[in-house]
Amino acid sequence: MRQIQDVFPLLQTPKKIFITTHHKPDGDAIGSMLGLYHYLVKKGHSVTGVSPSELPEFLMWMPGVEHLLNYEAESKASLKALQEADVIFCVDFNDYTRTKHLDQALTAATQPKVLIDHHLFPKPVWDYGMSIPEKSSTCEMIYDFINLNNDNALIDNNIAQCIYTGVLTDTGSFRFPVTTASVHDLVADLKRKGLQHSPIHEEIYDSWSLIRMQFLGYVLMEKMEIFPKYNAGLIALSKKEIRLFNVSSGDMEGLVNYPLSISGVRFATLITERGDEVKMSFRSKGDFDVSDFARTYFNGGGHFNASGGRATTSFDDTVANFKQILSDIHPR
Ligand SMILES: [Mn+2]
Repeated sequence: MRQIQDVFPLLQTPKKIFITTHHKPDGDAIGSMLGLYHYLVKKGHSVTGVSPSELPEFLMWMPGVEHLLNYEAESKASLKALQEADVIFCVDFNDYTRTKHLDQALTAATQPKVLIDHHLFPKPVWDYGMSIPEKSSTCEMIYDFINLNNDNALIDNNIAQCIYTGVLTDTGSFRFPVTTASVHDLVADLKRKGLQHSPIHEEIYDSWSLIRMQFLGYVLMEKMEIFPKYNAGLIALSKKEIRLFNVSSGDMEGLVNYPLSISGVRFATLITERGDEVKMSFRSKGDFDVSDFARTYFNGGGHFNASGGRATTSFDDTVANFKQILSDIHPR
């Protein structure tokens, strides 16, 4: 993969640009896609952003969401944009399978492909890019990308809101160890440019439905298991339990983090049965590597302290299997 600066000459003249991100996009995925979108439009390009699946409700306020295509609802238009593109940007993922539906089309595409991402172990399929796992968020890297092209002055309120959203959500509101001095410098720069951060926090964190809050109460009271011996916590939710409250997958966002708020818990897991899939999310504090854990046992990967995986066994078997692994490896 050539360094990202090498793509700048290619962008000297107006191009058709396709941007995509991972399936089930989060704040960093949409923030980086839209931040890049607004920037490239300002530079005179014709840009199409495609999300592989629907956006979560808490991001629907973001500037530019109305321009995005949702592959699941608009696959034809999405594929047409991909075919017609001169350059392809992939943000906040580093393996085409993370896009689910776009895997084949991206693999087949022959246009120059650019990666901007901070997950571990990128697949060697991009022509240009930045892959820096030490970065707090892909949004921080979009900011770096704009600065590398000497365009800091082009960062307007739209771009600032998008970048801030991804940095905010991927750092757990500036608390995770990836929150470097550079991250705070970035925020200071956005603030000096006039960014209002409080409304963004409200949109993202204070926009719950009553049923979501009640579901959380139920989960914490009835479904959370703590294993003090292993410094671990588990929340496992079957299809039936999820249906009971009729919550969306967006409503389960962040559930995995709750066990970590209990003193002594360093490793938290969420297992959810969705349709015929069993999904797993892992979070940790300190030096327990959940990226490695997800890769070793549950067909997944991600970051050192935040990762995900999928089980190929039934929900009940997966829960039992997980507990067995816990007692085998004895995390502390
Ligand atoms: Mn990210």
